Amino acid sequence: MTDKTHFDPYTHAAGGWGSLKAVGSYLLRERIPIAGPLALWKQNKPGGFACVSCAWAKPEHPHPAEFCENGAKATAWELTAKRLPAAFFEEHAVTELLGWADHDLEAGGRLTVPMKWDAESDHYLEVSWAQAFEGIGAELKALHAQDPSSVVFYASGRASLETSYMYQLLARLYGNNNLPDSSNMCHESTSVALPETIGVPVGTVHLDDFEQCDAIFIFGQNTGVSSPRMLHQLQDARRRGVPIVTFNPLRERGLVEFVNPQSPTEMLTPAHTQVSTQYLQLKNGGDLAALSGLCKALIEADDRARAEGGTRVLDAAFIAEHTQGFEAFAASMRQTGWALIEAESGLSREALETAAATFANARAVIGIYGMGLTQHRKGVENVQMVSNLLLLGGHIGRPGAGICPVRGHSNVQGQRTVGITEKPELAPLDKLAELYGFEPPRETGLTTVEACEGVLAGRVRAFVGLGGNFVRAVPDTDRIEPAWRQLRLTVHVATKLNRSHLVHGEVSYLLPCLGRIEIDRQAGGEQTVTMEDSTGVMHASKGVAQPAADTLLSEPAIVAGIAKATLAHNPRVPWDGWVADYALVRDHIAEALPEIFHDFNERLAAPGGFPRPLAARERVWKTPTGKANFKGFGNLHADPDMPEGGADVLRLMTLRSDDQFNTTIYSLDDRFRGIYGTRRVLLMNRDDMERLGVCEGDRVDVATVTVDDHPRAVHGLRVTPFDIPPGCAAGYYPECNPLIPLSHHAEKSQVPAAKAIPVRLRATRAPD
Ligand SMILES: Nc1nc2c(c(=O)[nH]1)N[C@H]1C(S)=C(S)[C@@H](COP(=O)(O)OP(=O)(O)OC[C@H]3O[C@@H](n4cnc5c(=O)[nH]c(N)nc54)[C@H](O)[C@@H]3O)O[C@H]1N2
Ligand SMILES: Nc1nc2c(c(=O)[nH]1)N[C@H]1C(S)=C(S)[C@@H](COP(=O)(O)OP(=O)(O)OC[C@H]3O[C@@H](n4cnc5c(=O)[nH]c(N)nc54)[C@H](O)[C@@H]3O)O[C@H]1N2
Ligand SMILES: [Mo]
Repeated sequence: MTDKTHFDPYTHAAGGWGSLKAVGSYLLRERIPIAGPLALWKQNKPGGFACVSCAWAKPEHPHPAEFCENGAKATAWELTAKRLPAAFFEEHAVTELLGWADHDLEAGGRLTVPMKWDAESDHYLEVSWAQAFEGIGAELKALHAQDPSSVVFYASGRASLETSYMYQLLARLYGNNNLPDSSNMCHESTSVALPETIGVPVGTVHLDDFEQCDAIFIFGQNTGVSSPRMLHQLQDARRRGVPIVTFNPLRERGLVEFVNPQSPTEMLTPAHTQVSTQYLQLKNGGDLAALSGLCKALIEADDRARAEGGTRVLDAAFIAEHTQGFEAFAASMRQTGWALIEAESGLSREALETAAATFANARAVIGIYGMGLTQHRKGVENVQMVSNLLLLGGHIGRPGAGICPVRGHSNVQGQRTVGITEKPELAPLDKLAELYGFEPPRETGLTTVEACEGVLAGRVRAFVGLGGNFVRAVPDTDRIEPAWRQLRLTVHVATKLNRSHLVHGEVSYLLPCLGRIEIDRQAGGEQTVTMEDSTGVMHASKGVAQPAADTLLSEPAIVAGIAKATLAHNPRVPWDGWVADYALVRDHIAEALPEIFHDFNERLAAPGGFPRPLAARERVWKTPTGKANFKGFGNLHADPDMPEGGADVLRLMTLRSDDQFNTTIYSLDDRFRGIYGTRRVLLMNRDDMERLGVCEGDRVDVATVTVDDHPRAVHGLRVTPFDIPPGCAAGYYPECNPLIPLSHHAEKSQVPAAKAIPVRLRATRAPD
C-alpha cells in the first residue's frame, strides 16, 4: 500500500468529465504520439479498427467518437511509446522480474523481439524468428512422438477470426482438440446453457432491439466498466421511459447514473440519466433464488388471472406453441417457498414482486447478464433461469426482446465460432477433413480447468498461448505456478510482458506480435482482420498506427511459422498464401462454415458488418426437443461448497476495478468504487466487521474454507467497509485467485466459480 492510498466514495455519475480526464491522463502517461488521439477517431468506425477492449456491438451508424474511457485506455496501452527491447531482458533476470507487480511488468511497454529463455543465465535472450520457429517445431515434434495430447493450445479471446481459424487447424493437424480459450473462464456457462434451452450458443439480441424494448433486466454485469458503450443504449432506452431493473450485490456507479462524455450539451449542464429504476442488491450467489422469486410471482399472478378470468400474465400462446417443460417448471416454482427465496437472495418478497410487475407490464424485455451469473457453481443453471424467465413472457424471437450475454474479450465469441473449442461437436471437423484431407482428432480436448489438472498431474507437457495471461487468470495460483515450471515447453505470443511469461517451462519462447491497431503489411498489401461482437455481428478491422517495431510479426504469420516448423507438409493447407492475403483465410472459413460465413469477403463490406443467423430469433429451436425448453434445477443453494451455518464464513466475489482489463492493471485506483492507491483490500459489510471483530484499516489474512488438503490464503488485505450485503465480501481479481480451488467451478461448464468463494478471516501473518 502506498502513501497515495485513500478511500473516497465516488458520488458523481459514470461518464462525464471524470471520464474525459481519465482518458487524457492515459494518453499523456503512455507518451502517445500524435497518431494516438487520431487513432481514437477511427475506433469502431468503417475502415478503422475494432476496439481491443470489450466485445460490445459496434453500431452501423457510429457516434462521432465511438469509444469509451476504457476503450481509449486499451488503445493507449497498446499504442504506448514505451518499449521492452532485448537490452531490458539482458539487464533483468527472470527471477528478478517475478518480484515485479503485474502493473509494472506490462507498463514497461511493448515487446519487440522474439526471445528464448536461457537456463544458464536465467535471462530471456533474443533469437531470430527462424531459430524460434525451428526450436518450437523441434520440441513439438518430439512431444508428438510421445503423446500428441500432451500439448495445450490456449487462446485468449482477442485474436481475429483469421488467426483463430489457422490456430485451431494447427492444433487439429497436430492431433488434439486441446483448445481451451478464455471463454472457459468466462461465458462457457452460456455456451452450455443456451443450446439446451433455446438452441443457440450465443445471445439473441441485436442493437436495434434496444430501440424497441420496453423493459431491461440486468444481472451481474458491470456495464459502466466492462462494456461502457452499452450505456448509450441504456441511456436512450431510459429517455424513452424504459424501466431498468438491476440485480447486483454492489451499487455500481454506471448502473446508477450516467452522463454521456461525448455529448457537449450534457457535459456543460450535466443531464444525469438515472440508469436503474430499481436496484436490487442481492447476495452474491443469490440469483437462482431471485430469479425463482420473479418466476414464482409471475406464474402465481398468472394462476390468479386464469382463475378470475383476468388478462393473462404469461404469454400462454407462446408457451403452448413453442416450449416444453413449462408445467414441471411452474410446479417447482409454486412449491418454492418465499422464506427460502428471501433467505437465499437477501431480497424481500415485496422487492421481487415489484420487479415481477415491471416484467409483466412489458411487451418486450431484454435480459442482460455477465460474470455475476456465469462464474458460480450453478453458473449454467443461473443462465438457464434467465432463459426461463424470458420464455415465460415469450421474450425470445420478438423484436425488442431477447437474451443478451455480454461477452468479454473483443473476439472471444468469434474464436469459438471458427473452431477454437475443446468440444469436437462444436467444430466443423467433417469439413476440415474434406478441405485438408486428414482425419481430425475426435476426442474431446481439455478445458481450461482440465488443462490445469493435466499440468498438475504431469500429463500435459507443453503450453502454447495465443495471447492472454493464463497462469494469472486461472484459479489456485499457488498450486499452478510450481506445476507450470515442470512443463517441458511454454510458448507465448504476446504484445506485452506478463507473469505467465515468467512462470515458464524448461524450454520457453516469447514471441512478440503486432496489435490489432497497427498496420499489418503482408505480401498482398495492408491486411484487414475480422471479429464477431457480443450480438453475433461480424466486423472488419484495419490497423491505423505504425507497428511498435519492425521486428514484430503478425499473429497469422506466427501461427503459420509454428505450423510449418511442426507439421508434415500438406499441400492443401496454404500457410504462406494465407499469411500473404487474409482474404484467402476468409474464403476457407466460408467453405468450412458456409451457414454463417458464406460470401464472407463480399459481405464484409456492408456498413455495420453482417449478422450470423440465429435460429432462436426466428423462433426456430435447434434443441434436442425442437422446442424452447424450460429447465429446472436441483435446489436453491447457489453454492454446494458453502458450509451450512458457518457464521464466520463469508462469500467472497472477485472483481475487476475501473482501471484494469482482466490481468492488465492500468493503475491501482478504482475510481467508481472510491478506492485509490491499492488493490489489496477486502470489502466488507459493517455489520459483519463488527460481528467478526475487525475494524476499518485492519490487515487480515483471508483463507479459503478448504474443500481438500490444500491450504489457500491471501495475506494482509485491508478491511474496508463497503455497501455490500451481509455475509458477502469482495476482493480483486487476479490478486485473490490463490483463494479459488481449481475444483470450485461451475458444475456443468467448468467456469471457475470466482464470484462465490467461501472464506474465513484470520489475523495477518504478512508484514505491514
Ligand atoms: N474495462 C474493462 N472491460 C472489460 C474487462 C475488464 O477487465 N475491464 N474484461 C472483459 C471480460 S474478458 C469480461 S468477461 C467482461 C466482464 O464484465 P462483467 O461481466 O461485468 O464482469 P465482472 O466485472 O467480473 O463482474 C460483473 C458484476 O457482477 C457483480 N456480481 C458479483 N457476484 C454476483 C452475483 O452473484 N450475482 C449478481 N447478480 N451479480 C454479481 C459484481 O458486483 C459486478 O458488478 O468485461 C470485458 N470488458
Ligand atoms: N478470480 C477471477 N479470475 C478470473 C476472472 C474473474 O472475474 N475473477 N475472469 C476470467 C475471465 S472472464 C477471463 S476472460 C480471463 C482472462 O484471461 P486471459 O485472456 O488469459 O488474460 P488477459 O488478462 O486478458 O491477457 C492479457 C495479456 O494478453 C496479451 N495481449 C494483449 N493484446 C494482445 C494481442 O493483440 N495479441 C496477443 N497475442 N496478445 C495480446 C498481453 O501480453 C497481456 O498481458 O480471466 C478469468 N479469471
Ligand atoms: Mo472474460
